Amino acid sequence: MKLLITGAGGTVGTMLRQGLRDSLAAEKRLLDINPIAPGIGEEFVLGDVTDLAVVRQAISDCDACVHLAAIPVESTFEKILQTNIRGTWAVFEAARLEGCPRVVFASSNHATGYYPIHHRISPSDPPRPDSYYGASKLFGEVLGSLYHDKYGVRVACIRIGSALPRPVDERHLSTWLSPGDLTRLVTACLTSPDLGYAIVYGASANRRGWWDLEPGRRLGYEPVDDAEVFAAEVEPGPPDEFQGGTFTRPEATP
Ligand code: 15L
Repeated sequence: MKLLITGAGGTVGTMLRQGLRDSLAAEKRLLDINPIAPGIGEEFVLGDVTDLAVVRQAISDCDACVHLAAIPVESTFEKILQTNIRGTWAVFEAARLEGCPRVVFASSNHATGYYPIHHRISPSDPPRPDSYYGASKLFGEVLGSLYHDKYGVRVACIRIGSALPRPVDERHLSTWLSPGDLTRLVTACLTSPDLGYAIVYGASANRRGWWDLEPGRRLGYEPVDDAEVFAAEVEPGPPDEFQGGTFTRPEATP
């Protein structure tokens, strides 16, 4: 398999590259706006994900793309528009034009951040974005649906929780996606013969989890980690009312 990873130098990209190195026999092409030192089996392309010509060249001859490049937090509408919305369009359009059959899109739990904590939700529940950032991820999911229905691209949208080496605060006991489970979930999305179009939550098997992980399991994802193991070590803090945590606070949006 030849794989393009956009935004490969970010937090999730760095964790994923490490995980895939040992588990998935794939040649990787890494696209990032900042230089990265490629490892064994990796090729680096310096470029902007919002430039269709750049993405076309990067995705050509790839069997799949994991699209991670984005502003990963709340920001001004203009910045989100440029990187997250335009950039995601460029990836789907490049996949169509270059015949890349599968795209795994890094969506986010902030697509549903205004659900109250403890409320169990599944991807079939209505969106409740908590930020321009969360709304841009919903745009990516909807665009993926269009490119699947109209052009037959296989698309998995992963609503990533908190992809971190370990949970740091109380919220993470519900939202954590461990490095190993991130790798397992992305691998399932990259290899499942059953993938058409899917939205799945990306979380570990957290005892305090809020999200239905069944849609991921249907693609072959078997989470093994549980944030509870770190419960005694996380920073205690008054929980936010909503699942999206600080993103839901009005002052978070500029
Ligand atoms: C995300 O989508 C963000 O990219 C990351 O910065 C974290 O805020 C994470 O969600 C989370 O909800 O913990």
